[in-house]
Amino acid sequence: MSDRDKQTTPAVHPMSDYEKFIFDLKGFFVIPGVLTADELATVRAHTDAYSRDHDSLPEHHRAPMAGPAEFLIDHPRVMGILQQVIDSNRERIRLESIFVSRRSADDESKHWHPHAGGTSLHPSTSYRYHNGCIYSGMTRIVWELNEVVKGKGGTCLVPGSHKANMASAQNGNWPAEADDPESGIWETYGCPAGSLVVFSEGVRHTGAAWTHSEHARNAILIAYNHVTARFHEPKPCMNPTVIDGLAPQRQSFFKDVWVFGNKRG
Ligand SMILES: O=C(O)CCC(=O)C(=O)O
Repeated sequence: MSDRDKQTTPAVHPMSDYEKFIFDLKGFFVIPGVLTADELATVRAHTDAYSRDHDSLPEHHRAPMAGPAEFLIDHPRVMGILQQVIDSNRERIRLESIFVSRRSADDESKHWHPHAGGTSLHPSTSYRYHNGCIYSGMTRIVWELNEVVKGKGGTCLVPGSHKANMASAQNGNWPAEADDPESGIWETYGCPAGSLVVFSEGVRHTGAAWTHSEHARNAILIAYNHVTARFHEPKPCMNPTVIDGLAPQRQSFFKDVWVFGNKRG
């Protein structure tokens, strides 16, 4: 049986009540060690080839979420989260952006660029809780492919900032002193390779300089959004050759931004 046939009933691993509590409270959480050793080796090999020697891959594999790594798109752990915080209907979830983040202790470029945060009425950075349900706008999934040592370069986030009322990135009045890395309001994480970090794009967050000298940061960051909203310009790697090469049930994550069709015109 081919991989495509096996995937006709997509598996979903629901979020636990405690994960929902933490996501609502802080706007992010970490699930350690989600990928098996074999899955991790497969995704690392694909990501290395994609980042270092793009042309060595078949054309339809030239994307971080293609070829042997396409199972990440609808990994059961990811779908359990997205179907809880974006839409319970898988057909109403889009994958709208993806990139590989590689930074090392030798890298001198500036990574501290805090963004988002505060109550937002814009769909992609909004976060609401209504009638017992979470409505997170754009939701970021980070696959950490190498160990992250706490405080040495993982994504930094301001817990609870997705619901802050006194300032908002939307209004451009987020206090500069709060963006100081030493302000005391930033939080980060440590986790083993193969872990999943999830955050609402409404949380104030930033990359940080990688200071762990033993290995580099190696992560795939994926932004999912509701089918009625789009934030990012499409990435060149999300092209028809790559998308047509995915299993049919994964191609639907790359749908256009509309939910109601009226073919009669
Ligand atoms: O690279 C990181 O750790 C954070 C990336 C980021 O800021 C984003 O996804 O918007």
